[in-house]
Parts: sequence; structure tokens; C-alpha cells
Amino acid sequence: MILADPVQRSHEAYQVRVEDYKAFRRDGFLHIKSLVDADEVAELERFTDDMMAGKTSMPGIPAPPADLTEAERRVFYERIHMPHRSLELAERCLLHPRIIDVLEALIGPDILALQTMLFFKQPGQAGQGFHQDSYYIPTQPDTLIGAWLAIDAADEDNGCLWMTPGSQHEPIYPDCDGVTQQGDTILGDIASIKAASHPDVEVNTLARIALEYGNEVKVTAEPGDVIFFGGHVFHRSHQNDSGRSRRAFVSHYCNARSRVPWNHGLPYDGDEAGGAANQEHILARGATHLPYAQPKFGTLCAANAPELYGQRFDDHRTKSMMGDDNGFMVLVPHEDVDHDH
Ligand SMILES: O=C(O)CCC(=O)C(=O)O
Repeated sequence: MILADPVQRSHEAYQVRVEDYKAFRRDGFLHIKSLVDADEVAELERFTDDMMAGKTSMPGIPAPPADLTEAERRVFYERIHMPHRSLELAERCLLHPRIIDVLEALIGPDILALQTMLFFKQPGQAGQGFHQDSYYIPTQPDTLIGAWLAIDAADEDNGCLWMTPGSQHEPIYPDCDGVTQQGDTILGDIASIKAASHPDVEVNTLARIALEYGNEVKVTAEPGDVIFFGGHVFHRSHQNDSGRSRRAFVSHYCNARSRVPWNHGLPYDGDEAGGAANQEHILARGATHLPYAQPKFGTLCAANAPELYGQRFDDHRTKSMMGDDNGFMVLVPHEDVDHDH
């Protein structure tokens, strides 16, 4: 088997193992330990500490009022949406090459970076009840995937993620309370749900479907670990009942060949005509026939450095991620694949 030429990149590439790929397909999520370096996580930790202390701020996000006590300041923020559009550090995390290496193997080779969220989750702050991420972020075809980067250690007490293995095979349940227009309504007999993400399982009716699995697992994590999870998997987190912080940086991506009629609720060209917002999202890896945005702060990725992260100009053969003889997922040009199988 001839492999595609390796490209010269400055990071130590992460190669996904075939076993991990299979686990992702089987369970709907994949936990990769120590994917992001400690010094990069420390930068997020410092930044969020400084925000809570009112020492730094982010454009468009109010600082904690000066008359708050320290305890009040620590719970002033819960979650900041789309920080990569105003903060260089967040753009770097969204386009982190080792996170994109994993995505390339799981849903690639072409990756579009869509969304970021910075969770503060300080002591006493709420969790998020059962939900499916594709309910909030539609991609067509649906290739949505989340990458949840632990800033602090996360466990049962401070509100780690809980996943329902196998539930990635479920359709996206539409709502009857009009929160989104999403859901697999093409299925004739699909039930509607209401109050997705509500922590109370009596109120959130998606919980009835999720709890029938009876196999929910907690996913504890150390700083620098990343949990990848598909857009259909049922998952939730509980309130932080510890005296410790549980911060996380969460990003969402899809295959760059999917159409994305979503821009975090913000207007975009073609929105009113039911068009797509691909031009608002950054091409992280590979290539696409669809439009894409450049990263605002110049983080290297396929959009601005195609020679490093795009498809090679001198090689227009279609490629797919496949398992090699050593058990790693690698990029293989199609003409080298045995077409008899
Ligand atoms: O971090 C959390 O507590 C919840 C995150 C989550 O469920 C998500 O990002 O979809």
C-alpha cells in the first residue's frame, strides 16, 4: 500500500488507532487523553481566571461589575458562545492541529470549524440535561461532531459529561415547543420531544428515550483530554456540586462537504432564502467545493495555509482515511485502494 506523502507541519501529528475509530463508531464518542499540551491548557486556565477576576475581557462580553464580591465574580460567567470570533486564543483552540488530526480520521478528510463555547462551570453552576447537538446545529448531510477539551479535571462531583453509548444511531428528535426547526421529521412516526437540555428528567422528554438505554456512563477527564462525540449521541452533564471549578472549551465541526444552514442564530447572506452559511465557517483541514471563511486571527489551517493543511496541489486524487497494517488511520489515495473489495 502506498501512502500519501507526509506534509511538513510544525506540530506532532496525532494518529488515531483503528481501535479508537471503531470505539467512536460503536459508542458514539471517543475519549483521547492528553491530546492538548499542558502549557496550552494553562493559557485557557489563566485567561478564564483573569476574566473572572475582571482583569481581562473579551470584545462584546461585559466584565463583572466592580462592586461584586470575589465569590460573586466567580459565578458571573457561565458559558460564552463563539469566543473564536473575538479571541485569538479561542481561534487557536478551535483550529488546534492535534484536535483536527483526530477529526480528520473520524469524519474527514475535509473539516469545517463551526462553533466554540467556553464553559466556566464554577461551584454551584448548572449542568445541561439530555440533548443531541445536531438538534441545535444542523449540517446536511449530518456530519456534526463536538470536541470537548477539559481545562480542569472533570469528575462526577464537579459535573463531568455523561454519555449514552450506542445512542448515536438515534434520529434527531424534533421538538414540539418550537425551540429549533431541526429534527428528522422525514421519518413518518418520529415522536416530538420538549425541553431538550433541561436538567429535570421529568420536564425534558428526550430523557425518557435516553434513559431506556440504561447504560449511561460518566466520562471523567484530566486537563488536556479531549472527548469527541457525534451530533446524535444522547449526553448530559450535572450541576457542579463540588467546591472546584470545571471549565471546558467545546468546539463543533462537520465535514466541509456538508451544507450548514446555521450561523449561531446570526444573520448571514442567503439566510432568508433558506441558504447555507458555510461562508461563515472556517476550513480547518482538506478542501471543499463549498464556500468557507478565513480565520480572523490568522491561525494556520487549510483556509490560509493549503500547502500545509489542505489537499496537496500536485495530487488531485481523492483520498480517504483508512486503517493501515500497523493499526493507524492514514490518508490513502483512492487509486491505491483495492477496488475489488
Ligand atoms: O460541558 C458541559 O457541561 C455540557 C457540554 C455539552 O453537553 C455540549 O457541549 O454539548
